[in-house]
Amino acid sequence: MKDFKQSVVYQIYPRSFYDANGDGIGDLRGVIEKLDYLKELGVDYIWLTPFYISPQKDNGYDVADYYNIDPTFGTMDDFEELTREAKNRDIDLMLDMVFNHTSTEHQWFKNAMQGDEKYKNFYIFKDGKANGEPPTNWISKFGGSAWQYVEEFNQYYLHLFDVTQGDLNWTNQEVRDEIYQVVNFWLEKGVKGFRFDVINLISKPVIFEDDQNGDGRRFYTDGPHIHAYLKELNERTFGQHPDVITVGEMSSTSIEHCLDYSNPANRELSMVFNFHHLKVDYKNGDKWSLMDFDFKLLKEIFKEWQEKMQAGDGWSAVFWCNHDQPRIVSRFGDEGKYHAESAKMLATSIHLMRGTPYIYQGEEFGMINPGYTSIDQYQDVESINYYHILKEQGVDEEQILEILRRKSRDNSRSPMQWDQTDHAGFTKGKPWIEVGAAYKTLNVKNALADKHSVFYHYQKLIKLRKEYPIISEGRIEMLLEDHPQVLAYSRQYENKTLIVLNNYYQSITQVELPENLVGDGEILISNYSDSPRLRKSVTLRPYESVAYLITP
Ligand code: TEU
Ligand code: CA
Repeated sequence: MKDFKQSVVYQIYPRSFYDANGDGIGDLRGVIEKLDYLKELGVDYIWLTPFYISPQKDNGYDVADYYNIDPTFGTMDDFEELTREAKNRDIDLMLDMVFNHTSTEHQWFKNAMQGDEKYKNFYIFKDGKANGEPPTNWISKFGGSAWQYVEEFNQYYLHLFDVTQGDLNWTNQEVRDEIYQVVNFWLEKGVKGFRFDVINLISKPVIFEDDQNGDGRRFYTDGPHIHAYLKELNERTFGQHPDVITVGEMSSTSIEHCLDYSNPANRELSMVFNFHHLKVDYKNGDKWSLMDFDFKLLKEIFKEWQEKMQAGDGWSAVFWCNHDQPRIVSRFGDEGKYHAESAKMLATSIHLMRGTPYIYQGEEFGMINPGYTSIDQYQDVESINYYHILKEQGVDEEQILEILRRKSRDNSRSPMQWDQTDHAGFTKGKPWIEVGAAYKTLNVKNALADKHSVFYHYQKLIKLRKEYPIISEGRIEMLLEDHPQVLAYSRQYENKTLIVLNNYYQSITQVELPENLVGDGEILISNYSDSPRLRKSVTLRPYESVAYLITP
């Protein structure tokens, strides 16, 4: 049985990974063809984002049928073959389960719209205010009101995301029973992991009221019955399978809740994603603004989450990238001269922390943002909505495009760059979204050919996790809190100590280590061939990152 603390998860966004049949959209057969590559990297699980039947308004996060594969991605036979072929390489599948909402094309929603009371009660329909306004002033995560008016009923339904994604009513036991059936269906197919989409938003408040100082999230985030629902989900589904791992995507959450979600004694989930560390470049919490990242804040957040999750016996998924986030090298690293150094430094920072690392496709060779320059190149519903919202606010076109160039979710959704041929070898047809500008140099083929590439650094980090229990089990303590450009921490396990130093900037810097941490450290991994020995005072070059193991 795999230990999730020793495991590494690789996230695949099938639509952008590899297109096996030339229609321009990545598919499950494309994943099968690339399994040897993932084996070479050394990952334990593949998390596949949704491939179920869907109108694809939100690229599959709008599910119309949880039991079948969207023909865009292939067939159930393809899925079963993928499961077997992955297993042959000791890789297991983690599926993405979207249960906060369904597509409005789902049969349940269609029945509701026919006026069928049973199914109306699957969703959240409410009367508007007496003055004709929506039930509350809550804002959708994709912009605009979170309520959609339905004339036939003179009522509104709640959609925290797109208008085509109706929120499910989890207080209804029938809804919960249906959901458990879905999870059990996929468990029977041999799935060994689940990622639950925005799972901390499923428990809505008892009273629906206006938010006088916010967008409504404080009323439905980590809501009143959330822990009871997760315990029931666990008990009725994956909890019966001790070898299955789970991760919950927690939007705007707190440490206290994350401890409850992931402390094993609670029997909820194996681990949690939170996003606080990825908002350090949001000006006043606003994603659609431009600001350099606040390194001091990043360090504070890591310190708080790492140390408190440890103290309360919780467990985190540690990550920089996913299909909703811009590329990390473009964001906190250097796309130019120090591309490789910064990509490796960022990888080490995360992989040697306490938690289970997740790698998003392309991250393992340092993919950067695609650099789109025209609104026509964007496909993402959120990006297009915000383009219009910013326009209405009077922001000028150039500025909007610059914001999208840095913030859009499409930054991570451009095709995986396999080689230097047309469309980066992603498809023989016309890709559904344009390939990134850097593909001729930045691609898998080049990464595999250079033994000093970012790829082999990730490969080594994965290998080290399996050889050194200090990485999966060690106690963490953040160090050098006041250092303006170095993220540093120690891990302790049995009588060993691991010291990890990461310079986040181009300028050379010096660190002074406490006497008790200086020893005859062996360098486990670094991003320069001649990193300094462990001394009381260590000088780090641009983006230098080094991990020392001290064995008394
Ligand atoms: O995302 C949840 C979510 O709220 C954010 O990641 C969001 O996309 C972003 O922060 C807005 O700025 C999950 C999925 O990962 C995402 O792809 C889906 O669109 C969303 O849920 C709805 O299912
Ligand atoms: Ca295809």
